[in-house]
Amino acid sequence: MKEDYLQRKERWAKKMSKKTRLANPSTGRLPPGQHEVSNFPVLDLGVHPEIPVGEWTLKIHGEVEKPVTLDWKHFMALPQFCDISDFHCVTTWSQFDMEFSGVAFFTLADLVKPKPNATHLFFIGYDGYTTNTQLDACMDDDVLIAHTWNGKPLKLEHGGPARMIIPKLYAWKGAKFIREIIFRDYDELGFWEKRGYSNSADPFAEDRFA
Ligand SMILES: Nc1nc2c(c(=O)[nH]1)N[C@H]1C(S)=C(S)[C@@H](COP(=O)(O)O)O[C@H]1N2
Ligand SMILES: [Mo]
Repeated sequence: MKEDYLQRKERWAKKMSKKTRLANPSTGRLPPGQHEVSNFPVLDLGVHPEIPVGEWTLKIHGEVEKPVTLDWKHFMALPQFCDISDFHCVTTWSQFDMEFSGVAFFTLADLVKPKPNATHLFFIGYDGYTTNTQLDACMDDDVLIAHTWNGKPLKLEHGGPARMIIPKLYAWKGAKFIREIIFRDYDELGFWEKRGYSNSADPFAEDRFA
């Protein structure tokens, strides 16, 4: 684990907690306080678990009618989906026109059939990373589990073989190396959410800190 990175980010969240936000206007496509990059930086805890696709599974369970554990073959046999979106990291970089392909979240939701009491999602990565969202946030048609970026298999450092992409939220809400998705009738804070980062994480509201 990159302890210095973790501590720096934690200190920042603590410092900024409950501070009145600067009223930075958003310049159109770029959320307030962000700058544009084009090199797709890597940002994570420094653990890149190498999971061969032959050993990869994605377990989807919790408040659903039909829990499943997908292996790679099953995952790739599901209807495939491609979406171009903008990617916003809370550390202030944004990259436009990211083309991700994979399986749409709504396809997985159709498969497992959420129970009426499911309100939240909890995500777990193969590196032990966790994050959480409202179920609603992932039912938009731009949310997917991506295995391909700009036409090439998603690199390990970007969360391959597969990661969550939730374009409307800051990128820490998108778990890389996705291993488990749990539908819940309650909310539980994930890794950064427990360390001072916003639970709602809306880039256009500059909703960075708790
Ligand atoms: N499994 C896992 N997913 C993760 C992280 C992580 O450390 N582990 N970091 C998050 C953060 S803080 C960001 S900004 C994005 C960065 O994705 P990238 O490295 O592909 O740019 O991944 C998110 N998903
Ligand atoms: Mo991040």
